Amino acid sequence: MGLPLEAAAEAPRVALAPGLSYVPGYLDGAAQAGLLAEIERALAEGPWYRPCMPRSGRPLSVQMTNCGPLGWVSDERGYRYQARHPTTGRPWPAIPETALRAWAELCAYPHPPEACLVNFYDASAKLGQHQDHDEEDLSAPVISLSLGATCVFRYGGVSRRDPTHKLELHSGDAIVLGGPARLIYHGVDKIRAGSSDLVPGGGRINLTLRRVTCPANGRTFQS
Ligand code: MD6
Ligand code: FE
Repeated sequence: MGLPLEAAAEAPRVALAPGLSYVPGYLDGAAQAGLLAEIERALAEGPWYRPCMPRSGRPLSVQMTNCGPLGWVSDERGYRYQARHPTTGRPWPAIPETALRAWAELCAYPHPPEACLVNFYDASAKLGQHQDHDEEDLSAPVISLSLGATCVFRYGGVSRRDPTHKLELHSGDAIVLGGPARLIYHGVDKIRAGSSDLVPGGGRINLTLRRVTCPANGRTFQS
């Protein structure tokens, strides 16, 4: 049995910087298992694929898929949001309920997320320092949920030259990047192999929830 939702909503939030909050243990064990089951159902519709870097075409070490009306993709043509899976051509599956609940609980933004990027890291995968700036509505935060192996997350400031800090993200942890932290640089330095049995075969899954379009400008996919 998991904690009642009221208790989960009270997981303490740690302000790491203005706009950057960390919610260790946001999902309890039962909620983590439930979210993993939702992701496994989504993967049957929209499987992992390996994105590549714009221009160079170099493959990323992270595998990806998405849920929601829009999904973030990266290929030789660039970075963008699109409504269909790049290899199957099908619409992305629905965003997991557990993730929608996290959005409602952890951010005050008055519209639902449109994209849930799902990253998979094996023991050797990493993600370089980047900003999430492909969304039109930068007033909405990005919310991250982690499952499985612990990672070393590194974040800095809005300039690439700003000093950086390390944060170990464990299964069940949430972070929120909003307000003045919405465009900070961040990435995943390494995965702590063998640190969790949650994901079959090991590895780490990260979900990032995003609002893409501005509700005010008439280009919404979902109000
Ligand atoms: C990850 N996270 O934790 C990668 N982006 O696997 C991200 O790139 C990220 O954690 C925007 C906001 C929060 C994040
Ligand atoms: Fe990111």
